[in-house]
Amino acid sequence: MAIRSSVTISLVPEARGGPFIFRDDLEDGCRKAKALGFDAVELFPPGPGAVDPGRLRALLDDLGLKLAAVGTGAGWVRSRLHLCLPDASGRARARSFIREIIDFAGALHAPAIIGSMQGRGDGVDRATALGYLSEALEALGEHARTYGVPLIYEPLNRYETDLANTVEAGVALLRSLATRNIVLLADLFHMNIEEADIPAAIRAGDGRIGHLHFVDSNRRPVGSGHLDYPPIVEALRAIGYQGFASAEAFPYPDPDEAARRTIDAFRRYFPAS
Ligand code: LER
Ligand code: MN
Repeated sequence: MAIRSSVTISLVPEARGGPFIFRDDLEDGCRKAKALGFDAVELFPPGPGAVDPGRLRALLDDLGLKLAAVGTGAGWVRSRLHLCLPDASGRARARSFIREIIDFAGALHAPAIIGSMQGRGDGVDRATALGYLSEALEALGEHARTYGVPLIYEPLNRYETDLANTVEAGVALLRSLATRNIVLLADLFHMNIEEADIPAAIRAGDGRIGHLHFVDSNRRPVGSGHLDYPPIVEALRAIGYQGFASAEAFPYPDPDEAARRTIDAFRRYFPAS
């Protein structure tokens, strides 16, 4: 298997300013992704019931597209839920939101991503927050396993979480868990802020990197910032990375051009794919 291309589609009105290439129209986003030659789409739905799984399956099958992953961040963006809230009922609601996204994605054989929903140590100390996060990851990782898919955990930059900011911290967190069904998401935008050396961090990922947000330093499409891709691609090859390179980027200068720039860069950097 080779590294495959993917592009994000957000259906969350509150996230219109966010790092998503296509937005609001699922069918239009999928058709554009296919026309440009992407292998897959990554979906950011408003909630677990927002998209009919049968309709999505039919649309993807019809176009010959894969579903790379489904994001859970709408629980944070729309309802301010996360896994480390001080009150137990808020944490429980966050956990069920993610669990239901796992059910939605799992039925389509795709993994769910925990990014913003991990939360931060606001209102509780960091050790307590890490305890809440670990407990939730154990349960949710095993729940994802019932669908034969991993759960994806994403270290974020320091302005978005204080729980795990680097691949190394993500590896330490996953190593501390009993579940073996969680992989790491390497988001090159976050890594550009936090890692001393991005290719070295990828190599040190302990074989746990299972998803990639393929984006530039300024969160614009690949080629629109200052990241040096050849050593990053070399590191991905060295670890035998077989997942998706998914464009979670601002729709700069516009969605169609952002998607075109991404697929051009993907073909340049992953020519065998
Ligand atoms: C989500 O994939 C992510 O990268 C976070 O910054 C939340 O938007
Ligand atoms: Mn990301």
